[in-house]
Amino acid sequence: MSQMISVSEALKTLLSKETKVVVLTGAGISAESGVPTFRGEDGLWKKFRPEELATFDAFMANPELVWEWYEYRRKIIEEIKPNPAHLALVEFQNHFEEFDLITQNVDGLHNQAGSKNVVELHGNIKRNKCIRCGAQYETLEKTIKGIPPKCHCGGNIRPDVVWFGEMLPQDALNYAFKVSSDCDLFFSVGTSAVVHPAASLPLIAKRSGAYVVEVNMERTEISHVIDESLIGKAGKIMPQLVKFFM
Ligand code: BJW
Ligand code: ZN
Repeated sequence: MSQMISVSEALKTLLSKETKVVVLTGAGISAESGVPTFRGEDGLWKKFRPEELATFDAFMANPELVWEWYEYRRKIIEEIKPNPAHLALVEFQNHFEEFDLITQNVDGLHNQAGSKNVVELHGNIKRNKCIRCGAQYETLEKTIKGIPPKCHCGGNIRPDVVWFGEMLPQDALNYAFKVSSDCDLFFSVGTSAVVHPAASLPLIAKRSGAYVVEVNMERTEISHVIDESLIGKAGKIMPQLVKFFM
């Protein structure tokens, strides 16, 4: 049997159903499903920094390269499934009376696992939109061809995700700020916590009086300001937390 993690008494007490809980997730929660993270040793994009591909300027300069990068990632995502960390968060939602799940991930794995009302801060890789007229494409019809494909208006079609320098979806961001500043317990799971404004959410929660816990393979940018770091794989730790539910 795998070893139980050591959890503080303070956290155990907070795992009761009356506690208002917010969870922020990042690429690390999907790593055990086979989705590469952005940064660090195992980051897939070692050849390119995210700042070099995930920008509008990069898309304009080299639309083929950026489109192919997203196609490659879509193929990975089509073939994988949620892991025990995603599934544990469905149990979180069932257990806590007030619960919000905010994700920076674009892979849709929380929805696939069965989580409801997931707040997607950085969009979703399965959706596309035209850079000229804004038309949304849930799936690309077979008639729409090209790398990148062209909209009926002639504009290039891009993935409906948030690139560096772009605004996050306003409603989602406002909602994330609101619930983060009004929760009792905040989890930051599998994120390096370097990309803003998402990275400010655990700090806002902390400043507003919440108990803030991170779950990560290593310490992060925010470790020194939060209450508890649970070091290890999210797929091991999140299901163990469920066992402490009261
Ligand atoms: C495990 C694990 C396992 C592994 N278990 N753990 C304030 C200060 C400084 C800069 C800024 C600021 N405000 C805004 C900025 C600029 C910029 C920014 O933050 N830059 C910083 C990098 C310095 N932010 C923006 O531009 C944002 N827009 C914005 O602010 O608009 C307002 C504005 C507009 C114009 C001018 C000025 C302001 C937009 C940010 C968009 C980010 N987009 C991306 C790409 C999305 C599409 C796509 O997927 O391609 O989002 S970049 C990439 O990083 C992606 C991720 O969501 C995001 C965060 O990464 P994440 O999830 O943390 O992944 P990793 O890889 O970094 O970390 C994984 C972690 O998991 C690691 O810690 C591992 O240890 C861990 N791990 N396995 C548990 N099994
Ligand atoms: Zn168009």
